[in-house]
Amino acid sequence: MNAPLSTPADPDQLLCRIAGIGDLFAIEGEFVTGKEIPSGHINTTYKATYRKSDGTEDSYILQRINDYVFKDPRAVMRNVEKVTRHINWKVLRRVKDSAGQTLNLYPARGGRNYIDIPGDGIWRCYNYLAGTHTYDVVENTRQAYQAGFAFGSFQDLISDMNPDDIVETIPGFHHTRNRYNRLMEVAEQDPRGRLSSCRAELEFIRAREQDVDRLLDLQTKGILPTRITHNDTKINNVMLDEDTDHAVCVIDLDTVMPGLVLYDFGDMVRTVTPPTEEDEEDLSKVRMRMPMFQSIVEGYLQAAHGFLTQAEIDQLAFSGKLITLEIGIRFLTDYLEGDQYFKVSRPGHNLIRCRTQLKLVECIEQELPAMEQYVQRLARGLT
Ligand code: GN1
Ligand code: MG
Repeated sequence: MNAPLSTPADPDQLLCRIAGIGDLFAIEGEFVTGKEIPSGHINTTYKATYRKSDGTEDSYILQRINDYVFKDPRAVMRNVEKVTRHINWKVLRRVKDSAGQTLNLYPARGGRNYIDIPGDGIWRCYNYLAGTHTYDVVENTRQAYQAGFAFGSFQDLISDMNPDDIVETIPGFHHTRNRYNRLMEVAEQDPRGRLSSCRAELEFIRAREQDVDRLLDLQTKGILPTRITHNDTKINNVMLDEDTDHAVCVIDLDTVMPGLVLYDFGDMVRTVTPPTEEDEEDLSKVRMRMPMFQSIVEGYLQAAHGFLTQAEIDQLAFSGKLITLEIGIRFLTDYLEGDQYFKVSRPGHNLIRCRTQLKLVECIEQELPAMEQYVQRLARGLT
């Protein structure tokens, strides 16, 4: 594993670093400027802009794969290459002259789709999706609908990929029983002496232990089908059109692998329904906004009802609770382990994030019957 070089605080050094990495890819034009895009918790991401000989400018995304999280970054790249090729081929055939954009890898000098920088790690280069933006907090139901529609369409697009072609980049990524057990193990060991600050959170999670087996049991019994899914469907992983807010493209393909569609749906509920960011400290502001939930369901079912089974539909609302609990478990585990996995920017950041998730779990629990009813009513109307 490489220790990543950190992002320089000095603006000139940062530009130098970005230009240096960009130089290793087959990018046309002269480097103009660059900046860090700080939103993801895992990889390091820079935007770099180049001026071509005709005077026009193009931007690119340069990204370092975090090899603490992804133990085999080359396997991640093989997956990403297969997924982008599969999607681009289909999108191009379906909507010949659409304005829809897709994610493309730019080759490194030498022809590979990544570069291994000695002492730094694996870097790749994507096209920058011009005229698009993302949200960390959804402002209105149109955006929520678009998120649901985008991830449903994405699942549809990759549904016919050969599962044998796709490597599990993080084994057991959404295995909620293992995530739960790991938290209890780490709490037992308390390697950083932080347990006393989070006993209430641990108890909250322990009281919901039975939830972690529900989807896994249904999957083992063959009631829930395993499909190729995105697995990281937080709202800022879908690019929306800057002017119309129409979904343009789903990004962050590193965890595309076999899973349950419910994990994708659940993470939308987690990130679309609250009016707050993932690390909101004022828990009184955290809520599950029912109109947002309804709109995700509408958008998602619009795109996915053709392939979903009734057993999957039955668990949609519950999956929102489960994934929010799961991410809370993961934040707490990382807090107890000393913040090794998720990037943090303040002391106790992972504990703060955990508390926000657990508050949302509570809010979802209160609304669960109404959420379930809404899903069934809408699904009946579509069949
Ligand atoms: C990470 O990379 P990013 O920030 O989109 C994490 C997700 C979590 C999310 C929580 C590979 O996603 O699983 O849900 O943070 N990705 C990985 O915000 O662990
Ligand atoms: Mg990610």
